Amino acid sequence: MYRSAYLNNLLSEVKEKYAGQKEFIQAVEEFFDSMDFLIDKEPKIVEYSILERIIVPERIITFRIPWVDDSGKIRVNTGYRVQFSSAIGPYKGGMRFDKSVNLSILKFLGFEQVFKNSLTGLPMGGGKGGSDFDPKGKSDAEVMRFCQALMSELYRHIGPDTDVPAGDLGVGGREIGYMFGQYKKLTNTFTGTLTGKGLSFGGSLARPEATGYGLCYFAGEMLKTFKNTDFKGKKVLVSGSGNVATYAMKKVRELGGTVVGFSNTQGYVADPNGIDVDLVFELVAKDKRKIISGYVEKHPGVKTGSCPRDIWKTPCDVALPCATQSEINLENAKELKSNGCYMVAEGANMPCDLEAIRFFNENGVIFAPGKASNAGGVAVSGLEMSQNSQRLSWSFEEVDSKLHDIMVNIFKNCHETAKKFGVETNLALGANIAGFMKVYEAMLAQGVC
Ligand code: NDP
Ligand code: 2IT
Repeated sequence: MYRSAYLNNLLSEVKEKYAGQKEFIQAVEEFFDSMDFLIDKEPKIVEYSILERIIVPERIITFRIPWVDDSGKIRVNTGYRVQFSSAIGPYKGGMRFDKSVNLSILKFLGFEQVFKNSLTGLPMGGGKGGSDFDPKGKSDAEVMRFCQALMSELYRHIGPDTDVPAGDLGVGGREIGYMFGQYKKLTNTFTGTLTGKGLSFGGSLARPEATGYGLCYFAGEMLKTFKNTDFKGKKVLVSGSGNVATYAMKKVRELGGTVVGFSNTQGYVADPNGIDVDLVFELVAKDKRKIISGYVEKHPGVKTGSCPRDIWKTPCDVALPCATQSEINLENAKELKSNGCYMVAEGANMPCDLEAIRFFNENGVIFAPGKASNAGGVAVSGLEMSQNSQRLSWSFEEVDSKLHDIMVNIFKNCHETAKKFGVETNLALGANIAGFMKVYEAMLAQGVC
C-alpha cells in the first residue's frame, strides 16, 4: 500500500486495464514501490503525466510469421516488437523465442529495459520483441527459415537509428546471424541494426560473456560495499545454464568463488564441493537438452531433481538467478534465507516475485534487481553499436574493461541514490529512481510526445 493516493489509483487502473498481464503488472508495481519515495519531491511527475505516459509503449507491432518446416508443413507463429521508449535513444533490447512468449512478458521486459538502458549511461531507449516460436527440437534449417520469415516483416520497423534488436532467452549468435542476413538482404544495407552479431560481420568481442561477467562485477561491488569481502571462498548458486548462467559461472570461478548449483527447465544439479564448470560448457555445446543427465553421468554423487525450483533449497552465500522470470517465489526466498544466503543478484529479468523481493529487503538479504545487475549485456550491445558506427573493433580487454567500469558505475549510481533516500541497501529503489531520472528529464524537455 503506497503513501501516495495518486500511485494507488494509477496502479489500480493498470491492474484493471491490463488484467491478464501479470508479468507487466508486477514490473509496474515494483517500479511504483520506488516512485512512492520520489513523487512528493518531483511535482512535475504528476503535473506532466509522466507515469501515465511511461507505462504505455510508444508502439507495439504484432505480426504473423508463416514458415515451412522440414516436412513441408506450413507453420505459423506470432511475432512482436514492443517499442517502449525512445526518450533517450533508439529503441534497444533483445528478441525472445520461447513458447511462453506473449504481450505481457514482452511489455514487462520492454518496460524494465527502458530503465536498464538508462542506467548504462549510453544513449539507448527501451524495447523488446520476440515470438512464441519454440526453438527446441528444431533443425538449423527450420530456425533459419523462421528467422528469415520473422525479419521479412520486422525489417521495416527497425534500423540503426530507430530500433536495434539483440538476443535474449532462446536467441543467441545463430539466430542473430540469420536475422541479420535477411535484414541486410531486404534493406540492401550493412549496418549495426542488430547486436550480438558474429565477429566476422560486426559483432563485438565479449558480447557473449557480457551479461554473466557484468553480473559478477556488479555482485563483487555489493560484496565489497556491504560485506567488506569478495567472491573468494563463497558458495554461489546459479540457476539456468544458458548464455547468462554459464558465463556467470565462469566468472564466479575466476574470482575465487565455488559454483554450487545450476539448472534448466528439466531440473537442477547441486554440489557443495563445486560444480565442474568446464563440463557444463562442454555439455551445453553438445546438446542443451542432455545437460542434467550428462552431468549426473559424469558426477553420480551430486544432488539432482526434476523440479528446477528445488535448486533454491541448496545452502549458499550468494544466489544468482539467471534463468527466467518468476523463478524465485516467497517460499523459495525463505528457503534461501534459512540456508544461509545473504545476497541475491538477478542475472535474469525479474526472476524474483515481488513478495520474494520484499522478503529479502525486510530480512537482511541484500538484493540487486536485474535492471541494474544484468545490464552488462545491453551495455556491451551499446558498445557494439559504437564500434559499428566508427567501423572499428576493440579488443576483448578493452571491451571487458569498459564493461567493468560501466557495472561499477551502475552500482555506485544505485547505491548513492538509495542512500540519498535513506534506504542504503535498497538497490531496487536506487536502480528505479536513478534509471528513471534521465528518462524523465528527457521526456520533460521533449514536450508531450
Ligand atoms: P538462454 O536461452 O541462453 O538460457 C536460458 C536458460 O534458462 C536455459 O538453461 C533454460 O533451460 C533455462 N530456463 C528457462 N526457463 C527455466 C525455468 N523455468 N527453470 C529453470 N531453468 C529455466 O537465455 P539467456 O541466458 O540469454 O537468458 C536468461 C535470462 O537472462 C532471461 O531472463 C533473459 O531475459 C535475461 N537476460 C539475458 C541477456 C542476454 O544478453 N542474453 C541480458 C540480460 C538479461 P532449457 O535449456 O531447458 O530451456
Ligand atoms: O534483457 C536484456 O538486457 C537483453 N536481453 C540484452 C538486450 C540487448 O540489446 O543487448
